[in-house]
Amino acid sequence: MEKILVIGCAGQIGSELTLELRRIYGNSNVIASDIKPASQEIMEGGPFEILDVLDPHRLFGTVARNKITQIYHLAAILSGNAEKKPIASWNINMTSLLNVLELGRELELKKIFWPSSIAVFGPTTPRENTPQYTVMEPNTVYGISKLAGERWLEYYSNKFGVDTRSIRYPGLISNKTEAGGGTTDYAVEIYYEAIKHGKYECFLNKDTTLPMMYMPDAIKATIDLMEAEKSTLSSCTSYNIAGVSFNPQEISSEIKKHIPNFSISYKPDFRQAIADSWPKSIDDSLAKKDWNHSIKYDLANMTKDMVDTIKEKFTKGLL
Ligand code: NAD
Ligand code: AKB
Repeated sequence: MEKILVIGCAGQIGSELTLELRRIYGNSNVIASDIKPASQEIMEGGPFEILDVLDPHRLFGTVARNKITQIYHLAAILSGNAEKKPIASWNINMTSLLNVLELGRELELKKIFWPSSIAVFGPTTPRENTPQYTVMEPNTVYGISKLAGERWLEYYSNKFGVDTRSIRYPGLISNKTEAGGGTTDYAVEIYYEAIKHGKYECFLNKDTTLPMMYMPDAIKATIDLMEAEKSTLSSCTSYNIAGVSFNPQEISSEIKKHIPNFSISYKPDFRQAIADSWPKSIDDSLAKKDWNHSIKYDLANMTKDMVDTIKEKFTKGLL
């Protein structure tokens, strides 16, 4: 019987991953936690705790008391926000991971999931079809913390036998929870602004192509990786996964098919430099080979689903 702890359940990924894990493993077997309250659905649908992952004693207590076997550690400060508070963000991103890995070692947890990001790559990385193994010289606080995190996963796996699993998520697009302060957030905001106001001012240039993925594909990939046989996995650091690559002009044209009067303008800010240092597209052949990674959504069917879902919320007065 698995007992799962989700850390950061109130965030963009946690708010959907927690519900899917509860569907699979049973509500009472998935303990949701965050430093702040989560959605009503999460807090009332199963166990929920306010937990600061930076407090190793509270974390130990929660894990031991609930006889946790797996942790999904999602708490982090994302790329845009991390540039505003570099040292505090480094501390949160790294201390939290080390607290979780230490617990994994001490309590011999079965598996730990921790997400990495396309931010591990930098301006010297090949930007088209970025390989799994390549030059990695990130120049953002967030990217440096993700690269260091990947190294720590490998260290705990090799040295202490902790089963660490990770994905380098591209920018994730979803319609349940706001995006958490990243560089790819424009691709979420644009849908809300299109439906609410019919226009959007984009903080990236029109031709900034980045790798992205719709949340249902990311949730499926995460659970597929966690459920894969250990013997099939050749990476204990982090897998590249590819979704769909597009730029602001392309997503805007797709939105116009549903909202013909939609207009976009461009006012790049500090996040442009971050985006310019990231890949445009990702080679995920290792994830396909090791655990059969696949996706369902491209730009067209993702946009249709985003527009329909957000329009419905808007019509019901939920936005
Ligand atoms: P998010 O910012 O939406 O959510 C993070 C959650 O962690 C928040 O609910 C926050 O309250 C919580 N948190 C912060 N500090 C905490 C602490 N000290 N203790 C407990 N909880 C704390 O982020 P997200 O988009 O859901 O991302 C989750 C993970 O996935 C992060 O590691 C992020 O780097 C990674 N990732 C996300 C994306 C993306 O596009 N969303 C892409 C690549 C990687
Ligand atoms: C961000 O933009 O910071 C995240 C990511 C790609 O890691 N969405």
